[in-house]
Amino acid sequence: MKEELTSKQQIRRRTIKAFIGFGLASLVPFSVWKWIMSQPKLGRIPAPLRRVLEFNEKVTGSLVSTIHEAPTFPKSMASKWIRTNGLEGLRTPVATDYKIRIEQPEGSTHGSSFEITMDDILALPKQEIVFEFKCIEGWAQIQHWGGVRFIDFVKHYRLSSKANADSFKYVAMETPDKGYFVGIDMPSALHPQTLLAYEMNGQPITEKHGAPLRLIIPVKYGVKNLKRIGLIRFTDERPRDFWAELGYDYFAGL
Ligand SMILES: Nc1nc2c(c(=O)[nH]1)N[C@H]1C(S)=C(S)[C@@H](COP(=O)(O)O)O[C@H]1N2
Ligand SMILES: [Mo]
Repeated sequence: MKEELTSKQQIRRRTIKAFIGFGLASLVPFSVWKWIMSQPKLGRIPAPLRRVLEFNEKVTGSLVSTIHEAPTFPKSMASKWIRTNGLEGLRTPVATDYKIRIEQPEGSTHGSSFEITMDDILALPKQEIVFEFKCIEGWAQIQHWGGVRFIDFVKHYRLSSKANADSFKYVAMETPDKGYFVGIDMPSALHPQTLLAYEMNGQPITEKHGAPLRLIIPVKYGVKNLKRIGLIRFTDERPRDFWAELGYDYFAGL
């Protein structure tokens, strides 16, 4: 009974925080607030607030990812020392027989699931980028990465295509142990700056930074830049996302 009370209080506190976050608190009369709080909950958040959140995500999801390119810089401006942040899914050594599993749902035009190796990735055209990597925790660094553009990878394996010539809506990525996982909206994944990266400052990526292959997605915050890719899955359903499940904005767009 006591436990139930505390978790209720926590939910209330979270909800209040979320509410203030929307910047609506000052605009909404108390009676409306009371109505909102009395509404059924969707997850932990009252339905009306959840809908506002989902609406915001829809708007940012459709605009932010496609409109702009992240500014780029000359190589000479790239940091020699790269900050490390977040080791979820990296607690065991990289497997000696490291492979990347590609999964496509029923209805994809070109087959279902298969595995590729780093040699397959290295055989694709290489692209480099120098951009400002931004972590939600408040630090940023100009960094130099190299790899294959995600869109080139998709075209090469003819992935993500459906009979009606549409693309799937999302791509899910996970570490081999599933300890870290992200969902990326397809326009952002196919953005020309998005890389499956295997080099950092012209050298193979080190383990802490996601060896042998990580996602570099300059139009998103650091959280989406998954290190050590074990699985790439195409889907129309919004994939699970490590930090979104802890309350961060799903799209994490810049
Ligand atoms: N596998 C995995 N990838 C991850 C994380 C993590 O904890 N595990 N953290 C993310 C976060 S929050 C950031 S800011 C960047 C940091 O990458 P870096 O350690 O190369 O600077 O990785 C992202 N990718
Ligand atoms: Mo981060």
